[in-house]
Amino acid sequence: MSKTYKPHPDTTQKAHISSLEQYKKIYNESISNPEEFWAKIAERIDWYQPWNKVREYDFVNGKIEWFSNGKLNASYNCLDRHVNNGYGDETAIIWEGNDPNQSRTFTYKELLKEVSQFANGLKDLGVKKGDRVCLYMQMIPELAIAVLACARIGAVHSVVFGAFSSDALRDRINDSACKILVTQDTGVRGIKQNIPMKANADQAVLHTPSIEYVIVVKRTGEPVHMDVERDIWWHESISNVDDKCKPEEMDSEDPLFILYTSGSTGKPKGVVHSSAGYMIYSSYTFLNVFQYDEDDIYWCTADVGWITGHSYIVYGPLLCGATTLMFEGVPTYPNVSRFWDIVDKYKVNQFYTAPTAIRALQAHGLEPLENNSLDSLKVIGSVGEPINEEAWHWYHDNVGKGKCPLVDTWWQTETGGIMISALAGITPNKPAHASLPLPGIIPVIVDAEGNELNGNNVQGNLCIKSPWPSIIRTTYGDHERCISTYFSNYKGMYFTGDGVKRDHDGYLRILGRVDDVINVSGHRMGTAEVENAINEHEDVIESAVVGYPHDIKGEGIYAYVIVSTELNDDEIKDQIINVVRKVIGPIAKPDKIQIVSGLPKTRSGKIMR
Ligand code: 7RM
Repeated sequence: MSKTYKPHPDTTQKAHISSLEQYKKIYNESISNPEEFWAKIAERIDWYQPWNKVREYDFVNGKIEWFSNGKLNASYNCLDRHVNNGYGDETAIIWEGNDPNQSRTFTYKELLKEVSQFANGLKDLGVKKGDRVCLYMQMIPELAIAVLACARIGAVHSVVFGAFSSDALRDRINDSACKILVTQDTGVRGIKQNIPMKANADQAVLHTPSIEYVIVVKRTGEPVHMDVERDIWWHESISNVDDKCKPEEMDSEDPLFILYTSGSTGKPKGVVHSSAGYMIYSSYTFLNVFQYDEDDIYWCTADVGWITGHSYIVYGPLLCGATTLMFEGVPTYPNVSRFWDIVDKYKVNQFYTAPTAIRALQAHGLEPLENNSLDSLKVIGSVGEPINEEAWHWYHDNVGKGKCPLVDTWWQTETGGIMISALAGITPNKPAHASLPLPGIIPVIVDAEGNELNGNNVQGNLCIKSPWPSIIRTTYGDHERCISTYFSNYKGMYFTGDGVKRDHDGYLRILGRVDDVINVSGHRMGTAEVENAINEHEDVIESAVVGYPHDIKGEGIYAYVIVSTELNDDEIKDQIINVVRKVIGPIAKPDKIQIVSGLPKTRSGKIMR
């Protein structure tokens, strides 16, 4: 790799917090003078026009602005900026396919070209600034390209996780009235060779009046139905376009994307993120939590269908000019050492995964690790759910070989970036503790009455006191819901929905959700959402869903169901599972169903879970 480029401003040591003392100093500065603190960080990226106010907020009305009236573009800052700085030949994305012999790499220059072409393809189909584009794909490079192409032309992307059902896809498309749907012919994941993406998309768009065109990536070559009026192959959409595309000048507060997430009510909500604040916070936290350095190879195993993939596969790393690895497959295919084979193959330096994956691999013992050195690893990370101490130690000792700091990163779709975490190699690790807040973040522990619990050795609900740049801006189409969910429970604070304990050292330990949300393999699921799905079965009278401890998944889904049916228990249970698969997707299917004759109720008739 040529070394003739200018040192990159973002990935030099200067951009990092480099000691615990410095962290404490910077943290204090960020709290006593947030505007000055964030303004300095915001100067690291390129602006068409500077902002005139760093932040403005009113939590009562859920109104938050950062870098008001600034103009910038996310795709420009992820791509053109690095190419202009002489970084064009550096690797931006390494894509590792489901099959070990399939991989691709994209330099920053190449990625810029692909993104510009697809952006022009979208424009040719009439996509304009502010239009919503739905991306329903597996982990293929075109997903990252499409994300950045939307950002380039100011279209708002809404990525729908590729394992959601066609019903779930339809509802998400309709909620934000997407104009275009981008998908692929079929998908491959582990031993599954033909996941029917286009067929699911076809089902969904039967009832999505806003969709004008469906763009289809040819991933497997499996024949799929193409509607001549409506469907366009990705490769044809870019066959006659220019490979340059001028980035749209976006306002700091223009929405960058919508991402649906589950809450305590039945209907998932579209979390809206802004342009400037999101970019600044995701890139700042990426650099500091993982201590990313020039030439490092960074791998986050999440799916771009979730917020972790948005912030820490695509935007955070690319904004920093990093090399980010994107993996299409699963940890167990073609065998259970796949993760470790990939780490050695690319000499991965930072590895970021979920506790559920660790527990699943732990169950296979140490043998799958024996043929790999894992020498390249410098930092390992965890996200998505509390990591239990046993999994923490297994991961730390056997993957990190006892020498890599383990960053347990707590954050949410709504927070846009990591909020509470050790900084790798800087904050002393404590198993199962997310530890300390990032600069700019003021966690507060409150009791049920909203009293702040100060000092150490306290436990309660986790709130955040003043806004950070990537805080949720609204829930799409329903701002009242945003206010009532996040800003009404505790006056003047953002409510996270999580319980937390501050221990005798002042370290924070996340205790899990305190609302009706369960966390199954790191996937957030509303109990009401699963109940609604179960209740769609015509023989179901009523149901109650709760989480229960599950060795691998963290939480499993336990459904109590009242039925009126001629079928035997096994038959009705199978049918209920199929209904849930259809309404939400396989990730929501109950692990256990118990047929009951009644459910405990409160006096007002609410089910007591
Ligand atoms: C990033 C992400 C958010 C919920 C959150 C927590 C749980 C996430 C941790 C964690 C304990 C962690 N976004 N959670 N990370 N709990 N320790 N390090 O997962 O919107 O999908 O989920 O996940 O309950 O509120 S998410």
